[in-house]
Amino acid sequence: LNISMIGVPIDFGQMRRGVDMGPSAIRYAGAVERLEALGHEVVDEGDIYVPNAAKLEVHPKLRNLGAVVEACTKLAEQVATAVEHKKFPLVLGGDHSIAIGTLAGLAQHYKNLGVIWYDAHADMNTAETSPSGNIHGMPLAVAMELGHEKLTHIGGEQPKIDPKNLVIIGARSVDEGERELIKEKGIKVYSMHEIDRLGMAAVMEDALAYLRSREIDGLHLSLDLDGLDPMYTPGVGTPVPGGITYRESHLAMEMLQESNLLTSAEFVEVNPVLDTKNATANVAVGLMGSLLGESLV
Ligand code: DIR
Ligand code: MN
Ligand code: MN
Ligand code: MN
Repeated sequence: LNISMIGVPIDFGQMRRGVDMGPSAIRYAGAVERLEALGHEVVDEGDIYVPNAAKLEVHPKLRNLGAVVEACTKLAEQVATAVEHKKFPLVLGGDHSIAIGTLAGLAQHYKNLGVIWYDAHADMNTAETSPSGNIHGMPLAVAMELGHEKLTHIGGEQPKIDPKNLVIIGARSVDEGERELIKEKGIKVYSMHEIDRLGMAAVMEDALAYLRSREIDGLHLSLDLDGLDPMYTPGVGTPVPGGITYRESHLAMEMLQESNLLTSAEFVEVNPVLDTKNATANVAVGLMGSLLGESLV
């Protein structure tokens, strides 16, 4: 693959400072070298400029709105350019608000994009339903054209994803408004209950068969490191116990690789300030390896 690595050093989508250092931590854990060793050509494009939130628009229920809009607008352009040049965008967060920009950029090219959302949360709140006012809990709502226009209009006014092309894996902390939206839109969710019950292999087989049946023209993986159990990825801002294991996660990545469907990925919510010796970035880079072709023997 020709990989275009794009860092987004932003921590304004939530309240724990330090996740803006995520891209550095992931690079320091050897992301470029790991992918080059697999034969990929990797161009590290550096970081998207993130403005000072204090100087931009504030909104009572959308924390740091102006800064998130500005960074996501730039990210959307850069992701769209990468896809245009036949490159595989690999986006490094930063908090999960950046997915607003990634999905907006991908939507410029993919008209029936599939999305796998690997996360403890559903990230489907709006200003009205959010218990926190944190935009990192809103990117999927925004991609379905729900929420503030400054967010939904990044990369054009159209919805960026079809809710029927979305699969959520690992959910275990879902807010009331999100629950309603999942029902209303008929979104496919494999919560921890299904992972426990069926096992990750069956969950991934089912998820991939479902996405194939949707005749998607591209597949994006948005991986929030809090999808894993905090025992493996302690360096996240909103850890939720009872998560996906390390091995289950590698298996999921390997099955995604085998599927040959993947066209982009992002790894988010690595917060080195909350971490233990960069363990979370190390897990992220290991998962990238499995996702992009490493095998055990
Ligand atoms: C919660 C937490 N649902 C919120 N969301 C998180 O603030 O909207 N997403 N942590 O990753
Ligand atoms: Mn998330
Ligand atoms: Mn999460
Ligand atoms: Mn609109």
